[in-house]
Amino acid sequence: MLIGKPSDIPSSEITSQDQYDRYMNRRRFLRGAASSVVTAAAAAVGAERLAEIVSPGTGVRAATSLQTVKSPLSTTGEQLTSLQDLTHYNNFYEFGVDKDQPAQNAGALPTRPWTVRIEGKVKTPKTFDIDALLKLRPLEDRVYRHRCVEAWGMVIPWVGYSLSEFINQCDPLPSAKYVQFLSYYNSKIEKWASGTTINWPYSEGLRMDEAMNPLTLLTFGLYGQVLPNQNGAPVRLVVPWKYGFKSAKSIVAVRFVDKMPPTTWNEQNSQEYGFYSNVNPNVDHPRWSQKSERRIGQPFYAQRHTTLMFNGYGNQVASLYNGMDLRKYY
Ligand SMILES: Nc1nc2c(c(=O)[nH]1)N[C@H]1C(S)=C(S)[C@@H](COP(=O)(O)O)O[C@H]1N2
Ligand SMILES: [Mo]
Repeated sequence: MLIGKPSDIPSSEITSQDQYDRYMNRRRFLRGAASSVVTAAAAAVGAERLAEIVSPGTGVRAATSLQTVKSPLSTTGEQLTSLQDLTHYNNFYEFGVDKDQPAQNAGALPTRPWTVRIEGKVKTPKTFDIDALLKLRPLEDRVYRHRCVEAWGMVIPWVGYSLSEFINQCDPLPSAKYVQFLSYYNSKIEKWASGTTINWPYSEGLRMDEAMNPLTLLTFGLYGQVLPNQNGAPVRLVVPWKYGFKSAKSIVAVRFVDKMPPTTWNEQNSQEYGFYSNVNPNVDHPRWSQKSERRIGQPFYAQRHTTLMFNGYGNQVASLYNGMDLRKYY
């Protein structure tokens, strides 16, 4: 049975630029003007969302807002995924394999105190406290498309700064060719993890030049607030031209290495998940097409979005792969 698309559904193409500008203007206006954290959070995401963030008795903690500056690297012209959707449709297998489980279970993640170890091929291994990391560089509002390998997508206003700014503080040695990211793992807290065949902790990696590309974001927040636990608090990676699983959550160690590091999904099934995992509509997943995607939050009868090479970030990153056969290096 076919249901026609009602004409009163606004097309994202018409309203999106507007919506983005309104979001950014509000954020600018709020800096210095907000009377309280809760007010700032409420205004930034729309008052209707406040009830969901702080509704009494639900155990949901009030969000803490972050001071940010606008980023020239933001993707504009696309409809943002709502805060509700991007905090209730998650992949975070340590807290359950179903999309709604991280929102229910990740509250157990202890995000303070929190440190990030720098190890491997660096001049001097060291440890950063999360609050020092937050202050290392000005935090930017950066909107990116987010494309999951499962053929759905979102558009997310992240908060963070380029990973390169952090790597420059780590003094990697010339022998460092790759960077590995390790997520927090505690089987007593993340009880759901043992129900999978994954070899914990979650591990991901990038080639050094990918890690140094300005688009790669060390991420502390979304929608102007600190990251909700289910989105990878207190610090995660976002690599917008790659499938979502490359973006490790709740990072506790950054390891500089000379060889391609083992990565969780490649270890699980190397036929289906390569190390590079660049978004590529021309290379199907063995079990489904990658040519288009469903945007989370849009009605099921909405048109699927055409997936773009490198998720639309080719201008910035295609040159990283010059001369490489991307069918072989998927
Ligand atoms: N530690 C850890 N990081 C992870 C995952 C995970 O299960 N554990 N899932 C990945 C996948 S498959 C995706 S699509 C994104 C989802 O991020 P989001 O929930 O903030 O949208 O996180 C990635 N990072
Ligand atoms: Mo994903």
